[in-house]
Amino acid sequence: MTIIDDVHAREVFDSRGNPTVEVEIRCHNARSGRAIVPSGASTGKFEAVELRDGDPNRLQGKGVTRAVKNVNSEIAEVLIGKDAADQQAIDKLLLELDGTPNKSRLGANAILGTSLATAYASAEALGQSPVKRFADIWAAFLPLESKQNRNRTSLLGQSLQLPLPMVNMISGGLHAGRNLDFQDFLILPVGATSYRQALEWIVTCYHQLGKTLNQYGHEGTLTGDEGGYGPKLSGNSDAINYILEAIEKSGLEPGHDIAIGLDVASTHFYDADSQTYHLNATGDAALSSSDVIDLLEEWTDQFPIVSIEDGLAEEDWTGWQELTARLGNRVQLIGDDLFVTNAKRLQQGIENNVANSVLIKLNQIGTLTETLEALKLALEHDYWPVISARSGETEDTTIADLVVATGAGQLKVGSVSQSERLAKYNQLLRLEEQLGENAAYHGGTIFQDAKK
Ligand code: 2PG
Ligand code: MG
Repeated sequence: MTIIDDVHAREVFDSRGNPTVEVEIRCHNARSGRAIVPSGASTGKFEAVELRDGDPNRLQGKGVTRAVKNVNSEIAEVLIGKDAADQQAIDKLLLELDGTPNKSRLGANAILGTSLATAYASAEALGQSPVKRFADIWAAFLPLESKQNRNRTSLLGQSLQLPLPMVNMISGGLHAGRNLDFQDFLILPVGATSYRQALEWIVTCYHQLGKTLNQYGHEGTLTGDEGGYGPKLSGNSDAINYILEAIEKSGLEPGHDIAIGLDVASTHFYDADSQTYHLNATGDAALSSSDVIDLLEEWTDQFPIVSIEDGLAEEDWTGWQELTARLGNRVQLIGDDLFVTNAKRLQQGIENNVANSVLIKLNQIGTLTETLEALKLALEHDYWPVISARSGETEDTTIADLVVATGAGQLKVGSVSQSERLAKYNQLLRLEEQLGENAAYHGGTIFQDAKK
């Protein structure tokens, strides 16, 4: 029933109009399952390799016909006749076939597309919904052994749970063309008691923020790659002040109902040679790691910030240790470029008391199995996982089903505009309705538990 009959890839386009890989896999006598691979702009140096054609005469060199060909030839040859229900065996075969440590031969885009399409194909063959299929695949990684007291993550890791969304309101950095250095200014509806309420609060704040920016003469219609506003402001902290004003004007209480998150994405303004960080929004100041931590601490004192991602750069391990020592018991410190969903890098973080949370992005590592291994490692060591989209996305809704299936607890998708983002938020509304009382929602209480 779950034996693979056909594997086929094609080149399609993502939300930035860049080519990407779509893979369709069909099991015997079943409908095909399909997945599309996302793509980042602020990518970490240690991510698995996204294979692009590099042909300057076609699609700015960004074509993915080589990755597509790898799926349609070598990968198809190995997979046809194999059992799609054995996800771990399929992913192992893909790793062996590629044979490189960073998936550079076949391409992480070719491999991830195939890995996810396998899960969808087996779901079709077994007559399961994607969320049920992902929950069954995740079940093979359970039970979680507590390698540390699981204080922060005690509520997480069990199917089925709706996530707390972490939503981009204002974009800067590599995702928007204006002057802000920090990449994402986000909100977390920590006081909402259901996923639907959380989303309604976010949408209300989003529209209110557009109006507020316009009132102050800023660009309240201009948006960045993920649909967040991309205004020109006179400093990074102005973005937070406008968001707080919009929360209040929406009749909600900053901190209590809605908290603030940041993705500093600091690797992109870090100079490794001089080991300094360069902020442009307020003049070209060269800051040391400790200066950046001072700034983040000041902001944490001043604003209701509960989450900071990539506060320091991907290779600044000593800076990260200081950041964690100073803010780790007050704030969720997420490693994105730092960990790149790679269990080995996360292990290094765990051993060195670096960060307390990890961003989980499927295409940073390149197979479903390795993604779930990183998730398991995080939970066992009491690191909050946040499943995340990329800035280049599509209609693919895998991460919405995956976050519910694994009970990872938090999801970061970008803003509440643009259909490649709403595809995920809307899928979660469907799941909330379909699962009813069978799905838990812990929302912001996961942070309160951490403080006990
Ligand atoms: C990030 C992501 C999503 P990108 O840095 O967290 O916001 O961006 O996909 O460009 O790496
Ligand atoms: Mg990031």
